Amino acid sequence: MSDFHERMHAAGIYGLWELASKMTKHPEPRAIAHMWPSALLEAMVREAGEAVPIGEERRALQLFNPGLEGQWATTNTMIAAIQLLLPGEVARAHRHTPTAIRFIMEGEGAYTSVDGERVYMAPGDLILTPSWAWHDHGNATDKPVVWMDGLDVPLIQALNAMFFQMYDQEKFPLTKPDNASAALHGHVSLSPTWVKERPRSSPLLLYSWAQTWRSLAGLRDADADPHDGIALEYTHPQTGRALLPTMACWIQMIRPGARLRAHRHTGSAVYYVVQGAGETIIDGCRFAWGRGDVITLPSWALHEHANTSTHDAAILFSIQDRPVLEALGLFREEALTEGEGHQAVTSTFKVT
Ligand code: GTQ
Ligand code: FE2
Repeated sequence: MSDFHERMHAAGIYGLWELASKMTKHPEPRAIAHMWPSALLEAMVREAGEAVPIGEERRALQLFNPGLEGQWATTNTMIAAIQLLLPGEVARAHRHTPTAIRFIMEGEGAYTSVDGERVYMAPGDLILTPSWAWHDHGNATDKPVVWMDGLDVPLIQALNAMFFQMYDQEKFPLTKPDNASAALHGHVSLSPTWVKERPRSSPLLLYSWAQTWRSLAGLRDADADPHDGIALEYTHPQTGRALLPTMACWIQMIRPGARLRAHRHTGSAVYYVVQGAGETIIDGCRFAWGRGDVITLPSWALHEHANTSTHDAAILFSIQDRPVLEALGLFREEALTEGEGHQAVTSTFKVT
């Protein structure tokens, strides 16, 4: 390096000519495609239940992307975690600026309390915790409850907008009837006219599996999307748009034997396999999945899903940061045209 360059760097100055390679032709995420198989997650959850008391923090296993070197992140913008609450336990009340979703994996009858409203959980339910809402979780049943958390933590950190507070009591006081938001906002295409607030996050806190399943089942013969199959986005009941300012949630059904076409888009995703068995090819690598597996997809990675069963539907739940990309005019999508829309498989993902 020339003397000039050394002095320049020491002064906190770099030449654009030194950084040309950083202006990449297309996104080159450090996050990689990765899968956490259900057997591994279940074993870790069981051990966490034995080894870790509930204490001040939640008993949530945070899924770190191996490409992000110890960063608290599953993708560049989102963290996914598996949380366990044992019978009789309460996860203490707190709030934070990151927005959270929960997708219930196992157990019925535990609750999350969000700003004074208790929302009761059943498998397949989606529950929201908007930014800065007080929340605590409780399990008064006699069985463990397990769910997947999704939060926009890495995005909030990148924006230097992280705030966190513990509440001074174990539980936040209840001020509303149980499932009040479902009674008010949980009507298909019918919105309460007297509610004037238009919160950025959906005011409906619970999207029940019963309702989600009815919608999927009603569309099981739909030709739907060549890349995403029978993909439904959970929506904000007042705006019809994404549930949350920073995250969208999707549920998608892939019909028996269906092999969807490959595409790529900006924005990252984390998938949870709700049921069925199949495979996703991500940038040429085959990820064979089954119920309970968690898979992460980086931005701009070519991906295609297939249901490898000829009898049973496969269902994927996902969180996506697409609303952020869309709000900023950065969402781009591209279909693979070669190979009739299918990638050549060059490797297979193996658990290390
Ligand atoms: O349950 O409130 O996985 O605050 C990470 C942060 C869960 C929660 C996580 C949280 C929570
Ligand atoms: Fe929280």
